[in-house]
Amino acid sequence: MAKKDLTAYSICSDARAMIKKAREDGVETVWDRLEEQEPQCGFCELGLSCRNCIMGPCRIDPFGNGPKRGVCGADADVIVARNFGRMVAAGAAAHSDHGRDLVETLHAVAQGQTTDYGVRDEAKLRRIAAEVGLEVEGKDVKAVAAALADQFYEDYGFKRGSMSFLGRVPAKRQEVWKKFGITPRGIDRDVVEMMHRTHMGVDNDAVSLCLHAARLSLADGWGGSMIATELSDILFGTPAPATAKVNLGVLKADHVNILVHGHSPIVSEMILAAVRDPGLIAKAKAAGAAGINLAGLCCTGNELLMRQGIPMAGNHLMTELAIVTGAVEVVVVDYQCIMPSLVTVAGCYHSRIVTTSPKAHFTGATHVEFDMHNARQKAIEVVELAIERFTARDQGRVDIPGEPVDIMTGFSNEAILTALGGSAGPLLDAIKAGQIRGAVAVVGCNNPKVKHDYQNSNLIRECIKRDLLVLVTGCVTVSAGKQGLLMPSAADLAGPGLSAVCKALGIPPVLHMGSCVDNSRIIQLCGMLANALGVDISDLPVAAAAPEWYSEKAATIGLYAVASGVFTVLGLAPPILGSKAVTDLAVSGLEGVVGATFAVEGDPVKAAELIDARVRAKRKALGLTP
Ligand code: BF8
Ligand code: SF4
Repeated sequence: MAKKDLTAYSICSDARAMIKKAREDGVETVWDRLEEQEPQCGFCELGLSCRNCIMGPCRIDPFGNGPKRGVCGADADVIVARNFGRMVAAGAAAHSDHGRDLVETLHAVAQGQTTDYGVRDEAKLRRIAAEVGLEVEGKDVKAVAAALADQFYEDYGFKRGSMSFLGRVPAKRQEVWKKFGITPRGIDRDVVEMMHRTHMGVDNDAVSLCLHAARLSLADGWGGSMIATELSDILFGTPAPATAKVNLGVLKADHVNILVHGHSPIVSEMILAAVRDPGLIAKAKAAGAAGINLAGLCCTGNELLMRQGIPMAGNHLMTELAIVTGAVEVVVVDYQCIMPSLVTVAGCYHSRIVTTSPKAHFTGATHVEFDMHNARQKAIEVVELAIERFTARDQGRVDIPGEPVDIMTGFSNEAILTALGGSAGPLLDAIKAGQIRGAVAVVGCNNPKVKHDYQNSNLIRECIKRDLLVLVTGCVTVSAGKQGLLMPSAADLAGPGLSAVCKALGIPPVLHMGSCVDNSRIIQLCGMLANALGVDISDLPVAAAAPEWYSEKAATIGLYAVASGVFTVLGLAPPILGSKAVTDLAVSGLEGVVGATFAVEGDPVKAAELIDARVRAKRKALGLTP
């Protein structure tokens, strides 16, 4: 068991209380396992180990005393670039395969193969279809949906030669991509090509590998992720501002508690429908509960929060701790970021982990497979299991820490434009006037290597102080929300310009824009602002940060942000430091290629200073006050 002082693990009181309870209950957590792993492999940390073939595994000595090349002759630069390329490919694959599930759902809706799902935002369906060049006049909703699904299917291959949403990319950015040969061609094609290039004996040039990594990341950001976002809005509704609650206090001791965890709204929306079913509520009451309570974790939680105002129980490092409350009957998961340990933690209580995707089985979990033809029925089965589990709950072991905090959510681009009176004009005016000096996307995960939520929330505080509007997605949403930063009252913590704008509009200085695939909303917004000013995205006073990132998906997001022209600060170094060539490219060389770079800075004040310097330089170049 981890024995450091509780304050070392998290800034959150609910997390600390549950880490303490986990110790008392004999439950192992992510922090215990991290300690057990330490010291972690230095070769791997630097990206210098390779097991791409069985002449290996090989490793390069970073100090130059041992091997300088793998058995095949690959040097440090090639090994690091190959490893990073595969990391980015895995991240793009995860987002984009999630996007594909939404394309399949839209297709099934269009073909009348499911009645469980439907088009909730027909206006957006028609708007997007027209935007990507489809004929919509005089066509009924199913015909438009069928055509759009077919068009998006093609984005996964390379038949059309150009992806649907590249029209959203400013012309100057498209020229940059063309010049360096990094215009994405097809989501699956570019991911598969990275696997090909990184096989032994294919692409053996670090720069070439890194440029392809950039191309495939763009296939995710402007492709797979963007499709996931837009189709989720079409199928489940485009988010609009609303208020909700966050932290473990959203669990209710007298209710059946169900948590949704994972990423796709396809499952979580059905669970939401089932928990609202009067027959199931009556069953829960008959079992002695006051009702059924649904809350979210991680990104599928963000999906339900953005569209339905469903409360958020926690982010990545809160997932085990939510079960430790002893009050959770069922955690329903689909895929991504679900620690396999959850099954073990659930086994220490009466809780069950329910897996739903044929792609994501967990040994020891209860598998209730969802597909688009049976989803409603399967959701009912899951809720019935939760009610049955409630009868097995030991109330003596229940401890729900703290009171929930209010948050404001729902800032899709459509909602932001509406709040601004219909166009980006007022936002641009505020930027030009220096009231809002720039915008920063603070996104990504938690990582047990750093104090939970500390870097995420403090970087946000530092940015808003400097009159930088902050946009959040993913697990940072919960970090910010728990600190009260997602409420209009947080305007008091912002600099005078940002504060005044927020107060005039009644919005928080930190806008919640969704899940991690919804980072596509942020790059789309950047594209809109650049187009309105007639400049490239790299000319805008904007930046991104992933202060506590852990996942391959976050690496992909960081790279598509940079390749789109957005300076990006990572709180933890990616495993590239073993190659001087790759590291130099990441932190300086890319400036001359895509007009933006990465920086690595774990200290939130210093990270904010780096971002501030970037914003200053960009404002100056645009002829604006710093
Ligand atoms: O896609 S922020 S820990 S939950 S990877 Fe995962 Fe990171 Fe959370 Fe969502 Ni994103
Ligand atoms: Fe070693 Fe080369 Fe095989 Fe990698 S690809 S394991 S460096 S021989």
